[in-house]
Amino acid sequence: MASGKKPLVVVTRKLPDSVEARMCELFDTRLNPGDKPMSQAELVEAVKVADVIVPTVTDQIDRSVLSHSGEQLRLIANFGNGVDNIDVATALQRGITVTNTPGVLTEDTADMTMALILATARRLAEGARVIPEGRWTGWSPTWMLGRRITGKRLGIVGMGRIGQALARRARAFGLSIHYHNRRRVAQQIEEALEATYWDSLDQMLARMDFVSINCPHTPATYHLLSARRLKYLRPEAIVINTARGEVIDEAALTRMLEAGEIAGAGLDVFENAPAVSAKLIALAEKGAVTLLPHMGSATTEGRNDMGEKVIINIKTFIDGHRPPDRVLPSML
Ligand code: 8YV
Repeated sequence: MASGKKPLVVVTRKLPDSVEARMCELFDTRLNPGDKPMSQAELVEAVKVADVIVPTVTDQIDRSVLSHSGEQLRLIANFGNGVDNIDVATALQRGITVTNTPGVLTEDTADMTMALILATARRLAEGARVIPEGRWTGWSPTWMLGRRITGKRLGIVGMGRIGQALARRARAFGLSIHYHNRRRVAQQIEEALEATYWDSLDQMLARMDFVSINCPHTPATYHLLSARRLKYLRPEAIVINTARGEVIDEAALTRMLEAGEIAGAGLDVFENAPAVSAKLIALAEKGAVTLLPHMGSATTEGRNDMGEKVIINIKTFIDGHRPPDRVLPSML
């Protein structure tokens, strides 16, 4: 970046107005007011000219895109926590810094995860359709029965910030907390959450009423809930995913739901998003499955805070400092 010249920041999607306004004050900012996702060809054009690119989950900044990046591209400031949309290893090899937006979407995503647990177990989406569709003929003792939450076991796969925030909420609903994580968390956290650590994911899955995916998607977690592992689940189990679709073998999960081998699923993310399989949609129409369009962090406050983090990361970087939310190889 030539000194004195404002860096060219290319933003791939429409961001909150206040975030865009501040970016335009600070940087030479190229916005996407129409919010149409960029094609791979458009991303290639962007990395050829940008000093900084601000992508989101909908942009694949892969090896082939990065192979076209000009020497001026120094920073990929992701608007989002997960960085599985970016080939971070290739970026780092090319001397490009990568940042993300951790922390500010923890509580919102944990809220939505809890909402999916409640909604799926208590048939919320199915029930909410009855009155608007004019199908309610009156109360009945044996109709619309769901599953009790309190007293059940929740197995959290990935006990990071969001997993812990979910555990705090779930405890208030009377769920007992179990978790599997790459590393056991500190004893004081386990004690505060009264959380039971399972070294073996297989064994944990076999004992849970609810299983929630809260780990990032990395090469190590791709299909962590594989067809083989899903078979350990109990017929009463409900699977929740607000992390990334790729962590579960979605086709295997769908087969088990169709066969009634598990009780339900609440999904905010999908392997081929935004495409969702007709089979999952059919299951949602029947009620066993709750489907949401990747809304986990979708609050006004959250999106403003994410934008603020992006700005801080860019500003500190161009001022010659280490940006606070650098993505390091050890995180992958
Ligand atoms: C974001 C998310 O909205 O931050 C993440 O990892 O999954 C979402 O909540 C999205 O990724 C924005 O890029």
